[in-house]
Amino acid sequence: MKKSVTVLIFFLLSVHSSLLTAQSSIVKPTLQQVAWQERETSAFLHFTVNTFTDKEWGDGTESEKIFNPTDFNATKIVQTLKKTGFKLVIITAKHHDGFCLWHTKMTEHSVKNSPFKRDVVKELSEACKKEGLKFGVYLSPWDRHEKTYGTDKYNSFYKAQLTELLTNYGEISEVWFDGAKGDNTKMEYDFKGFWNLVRKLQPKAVMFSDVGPDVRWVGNESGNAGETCWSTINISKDNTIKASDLALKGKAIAPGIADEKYLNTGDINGSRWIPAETDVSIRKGWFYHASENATVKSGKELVDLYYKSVGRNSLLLLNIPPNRKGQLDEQDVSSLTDFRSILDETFKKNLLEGVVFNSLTDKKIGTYVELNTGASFEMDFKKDVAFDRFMMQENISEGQSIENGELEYWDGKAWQTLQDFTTVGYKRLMRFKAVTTSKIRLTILKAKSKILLSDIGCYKASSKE
Ligand code: FUL
Repeated sequence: MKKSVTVLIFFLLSVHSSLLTAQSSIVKPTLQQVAWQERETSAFLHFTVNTFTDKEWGDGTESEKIFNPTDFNATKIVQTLKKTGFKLVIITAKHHDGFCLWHTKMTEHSVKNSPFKRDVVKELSEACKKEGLKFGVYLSPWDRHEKTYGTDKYNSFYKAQLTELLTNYGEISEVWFDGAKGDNTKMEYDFKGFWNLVRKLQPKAVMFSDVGPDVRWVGNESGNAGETCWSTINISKDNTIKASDLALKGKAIAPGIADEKYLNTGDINGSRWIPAETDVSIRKGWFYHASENATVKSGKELVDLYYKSVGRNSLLLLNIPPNRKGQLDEQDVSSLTDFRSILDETFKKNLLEGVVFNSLTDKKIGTYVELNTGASFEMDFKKDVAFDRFMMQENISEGQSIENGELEYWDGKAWQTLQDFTTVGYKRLMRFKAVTTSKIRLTILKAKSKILLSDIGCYKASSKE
């Protein structure tokens, strides 16, 4: 039977504002990984020759002449993204077609030879810097234009391109290594070399690929992190997921051929901290196509994806592709505006403020309260309140611990289950039918290590949700 005792005396071993003594076997994130996760929502910009050919994957034969946005304004794009709450912008500096959006010395297949001529990467990086947003680059390893592709020479070519991007455009906070490779099996990417180069040239950047090394793919492009989602996975020394862990004997697991289900939920026994990034497009495709204007997700649909990504210990990387003018389309911007205003309204007032210790409502990961497994943490509002959302965060700078638990409310006579949950990690968001109650209690039933509850909240959702 669960114990239900007074908060101050029994539940809380102590209230901390500094780090605990080290728990050695626990897997922990780097400072960059914590900073990455705290950004919560990042913007993806898919923009290249495909925008003008109406394709999703160019074949590399596109003429540079077709890239000609009539009204590209990096500042305007970045200001819109900033206003709608995005903290980082990633541009497809080069997609699979090989066309480069920067003034590269490595190939003529570049914006420098288009009628547009301007360096898109430069303008966006400068706009981000001016507006205080972080900046990242997507550089597709798969290159359908470059002649050396398929030989080892291509690895040197790719590293030279990476070097240009990492040395000429200020601070790069995220580098995106896409897993798509087509059917050219001859090409063996030197991922180890690519990753070492990023560490050397931009040590503060996080690197995304299907399997990390810093951030992993969530395993789908529909915006859903696993209902259970661990920030840890197992990968072998060469940064591939261990075949044995996936029962795929003999088959190497590398970017492009990783197990989607495994990536979606992570691994409670994983030895490496590589949290899941949820990439999804606001439209059907990754690139702008006028014919897909009817597929733009509404603000409400985007909010749902926020709950299914950020609310499940992931990060939402939302793609908003510029149109042929080089602008974010009006309809997309209107959805983004609705998305952010709904979230702002829902999470404006935390009903637990003043009810629990300040360290639990101060929105700081590093200040937390330690709970005991199996003991119920009771919270007394001292009056009736109505809410339909619950939020919990672990102090992930010390690792991820909570395996499962239960949230209950007092109906005046007895405790009733509001919702059960599994992993928490950076953030767990719960949605349920509104309840009116004077007390709730939280019980962590199973945990891997110490339970360091960082923040907690009860909210009443916006009527627009
Ligand atoms: C995939 C690519 O093939 C898509 O075009 C898009 O860039 C998406 C984010 O990743 O692997």
